[in-house]
Amino acid sequence: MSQQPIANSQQPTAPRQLLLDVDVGIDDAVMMLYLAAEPAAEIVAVGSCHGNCSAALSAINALKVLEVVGLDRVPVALGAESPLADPMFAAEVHGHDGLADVGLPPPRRNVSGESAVDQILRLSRERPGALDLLAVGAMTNLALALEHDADVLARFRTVAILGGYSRPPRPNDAVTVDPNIYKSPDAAERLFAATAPLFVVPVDTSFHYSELDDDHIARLRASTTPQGRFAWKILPYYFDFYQHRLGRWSSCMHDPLVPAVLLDPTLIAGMVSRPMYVEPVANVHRGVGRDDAEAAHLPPRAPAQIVTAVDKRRFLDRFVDALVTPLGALRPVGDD
Ligand SMILES: [Ca+2]
Repeated sequence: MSQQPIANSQQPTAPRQLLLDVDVGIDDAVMMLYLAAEPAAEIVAVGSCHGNCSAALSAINALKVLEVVGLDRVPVALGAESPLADPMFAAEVHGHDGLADVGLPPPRRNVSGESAVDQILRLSRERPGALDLLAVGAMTNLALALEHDADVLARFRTVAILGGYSRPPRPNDAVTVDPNIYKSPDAAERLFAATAPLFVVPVDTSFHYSELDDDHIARLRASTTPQGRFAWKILPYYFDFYQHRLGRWSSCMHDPLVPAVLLDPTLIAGMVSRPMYVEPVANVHRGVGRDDAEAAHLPPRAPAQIVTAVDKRRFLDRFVDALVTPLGALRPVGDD
């Protein structure tokens, strides 16, 4: 009896293996909750970094978030603190504890004992070409890993980051902040100059294509899943902060947008290939993608893949579906 060949479309696609570098942070937390429900992703390990809060606090918060979704075996490695003499955090956006000051209990687990930098180095060697490094905080851990091994990032399938601008900002651009770069400008510049399969969701894209609509907010409010209920505990603080900027009670889902477009490239509606540079502006620094003419006068470097437009509605639908669907029950993209 001959066996029927299994059609490709019916074969489950192996989930992408993600190493997270996160400054947890409300939007980092909801990104992790989303990924826990996403069949296309497997969180292999987490490293904490500074940004929204200290790296120490971020590690504790990562443990709390993983506990909510039962990912008790995913190691959390403590990352490097800010090298700046006067580190910048964002308590007004994320709360003093980084997770909206809602009185969450301490996590049951502790950090792994390995540093986030050593974890990046080790996993890059153990699984060359297999892992995506998803870095959505300040870039300090990545720069320190490069100091140890200039080829470390080249061993990842992609190095996906949130930060920078796809092009030089224009005077009437609404987007003025690029925190992941200005909190670690030297580190970001070293990353942009390194050999790395760099995939960038810049802030001009995340601000335009990730703001939750009212119906998404209503679905989150009504969610009964562990990940949805936790998201709804912490998101109102974030919405309160953004209300003044957006003119409505909502916020952008900056961090979740990065893995969403990485896992489902059909969400990407525009992309450019440009080298990234860190440059001073006023009293801070920003990251900018430069076109050929602009880059001709700058140090030559390999271009990054920069997302410039997204199918916003479909991204937000997927993100919210993941938060309101029981863990393990979300269907793969395209399986409908
Ligand atoms: Ca973040």
